[in-house]
Amino acid sequence: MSEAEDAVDMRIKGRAVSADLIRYERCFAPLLATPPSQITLNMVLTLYGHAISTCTRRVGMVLMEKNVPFKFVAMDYTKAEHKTPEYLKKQPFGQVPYLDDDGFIVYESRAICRYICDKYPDQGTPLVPTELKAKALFEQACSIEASNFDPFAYGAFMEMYKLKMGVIHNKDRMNELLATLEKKLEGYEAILSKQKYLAGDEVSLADLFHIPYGSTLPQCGYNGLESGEKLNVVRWWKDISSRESWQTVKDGLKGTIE
Ligand SMILES: N[C@@H](CCC(=O)N[C@@H](CS)C(=O)NCC(=O)O)C(=O)O
Repeated sequence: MSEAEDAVDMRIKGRAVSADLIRYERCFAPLLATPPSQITLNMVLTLYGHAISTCTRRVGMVLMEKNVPFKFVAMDYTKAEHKTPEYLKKQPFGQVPYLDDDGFIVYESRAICRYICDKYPDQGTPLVPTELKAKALFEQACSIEASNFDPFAYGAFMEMYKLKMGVIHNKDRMNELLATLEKKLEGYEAILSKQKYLAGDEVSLADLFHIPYGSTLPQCGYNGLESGEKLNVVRWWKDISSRESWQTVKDGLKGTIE
């Protein structure tokens, strides 16, 4: 095999494979019933992120739910490792996390979670329905999180974070966001009074997406998920936030493979 072939991953029958598999194929293909080009190599996923970043832990939680071993590479914020030209080639916004699956790069924590679920459909907790209507309701639930929860929970978190960092922050803005969130949770209460989870009676990614920023709300002075009048929201929150996956990563993410 030439050096060029050794150096880069190649494609056999439309699928990226490593130089090792190409060698393997050439040696053993004639002996095997299943052509090696159809054998999936179980490369270890590598997650680049920050141990306590909300978005990194979102992905970590899903890796745990799906029982997917992974290597974690921690970016050092103090050295701005996530702003280097090399890093920006992988994540052009200079943010964490991104996932490297044998050279295939995907960023945006929710997209990474969906990739993991699509890649390992038969492993761990099923978190993305496939049946047409169940899938539509799942997409609806993901959109609810993106439109009716994240902007307010994330916004309030950012104001609280600036306060903690001692930089200019806007406490009125934080309280406005929390008041809007409180109102939005009335919609959640209506949904969750009829079903166990946001997309139906099975837990899904849409529920889990709420956990990282939802968990920061008590630090913003908001406890409407943990306690309060919206009993179905409280029941739902207790259920999802007590999952082992979140309990494992909530205080800081570590890879399962060194
Ligand atoms: N929408 C992105 C947001 C990523 C994001 O906001 N990452 C934060 C940590 S949670 C970050 O990298 N902060 C450091 C920075 O922006 O410099 C995602 O879900 O991955």
